[in-house]
Amino acid sequence: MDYKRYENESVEELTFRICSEKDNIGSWQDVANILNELLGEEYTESKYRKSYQAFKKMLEANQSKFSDSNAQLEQIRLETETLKKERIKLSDERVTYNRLIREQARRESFEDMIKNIVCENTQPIAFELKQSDNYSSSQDLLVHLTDIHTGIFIDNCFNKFNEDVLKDRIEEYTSRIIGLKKLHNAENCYIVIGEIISGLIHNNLRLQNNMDLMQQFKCISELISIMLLELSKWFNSIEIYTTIGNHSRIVAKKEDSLQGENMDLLLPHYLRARLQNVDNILIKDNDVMQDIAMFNIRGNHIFSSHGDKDKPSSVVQNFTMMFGVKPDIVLLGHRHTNGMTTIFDTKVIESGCISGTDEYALSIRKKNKPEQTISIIDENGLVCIYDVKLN
Ligand SMILES: [Mn+2]
Repeated sequence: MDYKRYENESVEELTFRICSEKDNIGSWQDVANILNELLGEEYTESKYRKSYQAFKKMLEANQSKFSDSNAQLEQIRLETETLKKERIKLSDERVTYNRLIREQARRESFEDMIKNIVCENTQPIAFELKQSDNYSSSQDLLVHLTDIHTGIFIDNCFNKFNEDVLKDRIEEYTSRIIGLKKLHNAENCYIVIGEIISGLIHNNLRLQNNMDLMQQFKCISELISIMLLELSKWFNSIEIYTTIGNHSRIVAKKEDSLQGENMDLLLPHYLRARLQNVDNILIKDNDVMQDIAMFNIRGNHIFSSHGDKDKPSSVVQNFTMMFGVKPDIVLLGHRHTNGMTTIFDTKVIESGCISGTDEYALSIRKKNKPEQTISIIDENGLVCIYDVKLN
């Protein structure tokens, strides 16, 4: 047999393809001879054999996780194929398939792709609205849920974080919110959510990572759905706003990232699909700027951004000049520490993170508990802030 390297075929693709032909080729030494010739290398047979076997072992161990998403990607591939396949001319079926999916993943608007994958399989929660008490009071809750960082795995002497811990912390937070609702007899709840996943991925592993991201996204979106469902019994209405974080980009390099390629943007779609039967939960869009939530609580202007583009010391001035409206309260995340800064009469409230102290924080000698803020608002503005620790 005459083996050759296809146009644009990567070293890894070539190695995998030739190694999978080993039974036809003969010994591992024969395989190594072919690959060394094609690649201009002088590696031993054991290098190719071991890397192929290691890859196969990983692939088989993870097969079940890939199969669902693969089936859905295939469906999307078929739907868009008529428009896009004319550029694809490949002979090897396996290479065709791999490359097609890779190109697809790059070209397809990420939001559309995930919308299909996430929403089509997501049934609305059946919910019969028990005619709950019609709460009436002079105060509302402003709840921050930011820097959740789902997907990051932390295990150090100060903090452990994984999907189980995440679930515990979200449940703990939910009961703290209900506790403060009872204490203040609050009427409505406004929730600002940002940076739901840890994100940051490597470009050439994008496909695999998209699947990991989808699992992370589904995990946290589901936890938030359950949280909101529980909270909906305790308030007249709940409004949800989203502020997109810098960590939820789907590609590592900022300059490669397209506008809209951010998992946080998908959360409202998911919540809307899942909670459409719950009348008193309102999922809001940011109408003026995609990354800045602007709303009103009892006559107070509330602005919120993730915080990576804003500083507590200048955000009030910038927002006032940009929008011609002076905020009464600005909510920021990103710095992973609770805080409050007073700028003239505006309160800048910062919230910490859900994941807690990670290796990066320790490396710059910082450490604090996972923490968030819950603010009590009345017609005169901020009444008080709760410094909520989740550990
Ligand atoms: Mn963060």
